[in-house]
Amino acid sequence: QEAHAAEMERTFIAIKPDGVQRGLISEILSRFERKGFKLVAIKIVVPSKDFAQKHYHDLKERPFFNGLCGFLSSGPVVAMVWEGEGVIKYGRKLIGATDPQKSEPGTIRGDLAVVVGRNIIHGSDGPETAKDEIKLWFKPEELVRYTSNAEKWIY
Ligand code: FUP
Repeated sequence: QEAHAAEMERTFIAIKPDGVQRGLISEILSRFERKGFKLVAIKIVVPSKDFAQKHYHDLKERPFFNGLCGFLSSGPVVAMVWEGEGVIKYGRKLIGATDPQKSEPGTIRGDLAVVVGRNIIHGSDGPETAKDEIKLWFKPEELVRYTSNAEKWIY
């Protein structure tokens, strides 16, 4: 009961252009939704290359950085904020390991992707990045505060 009284944990999740083009939006939404997490922001956007570089700034020294940012900005991305107890860590668990060859079956990448450069989904890797990424992708007023009826059965 007190789980949703205070500020609930939030994470940033994005379905990358490959996930959108492959028709996996509803499949991915459904996995987060059925778990019991709450969708508090969602939009579809084509990020600019510059924006993609901001999103992945931590990886700017990596050899795949340019290709990765080119890919993220190559088409529509579904940007979301999900809320719930443990959503940052468990969201990563639902997503699976970065390389789909290593992600377990049952995870989003394990079930739905094959190579690391086309791993269909992004999820914040910790509380600090979650905060930064939500701020980068969304204006505060784009986050919706509401009580879902299911909550009293989830918490
Ligand atoms: P993750 O947090 O699981 O998305 O993984 P990283 O932040 O380490 O990597 C971000 C993205 O870079 C991955 F989703 C895919 C891409 N990447 C590559 O293309 N090659 C690599 O060797 C590692 C990551």
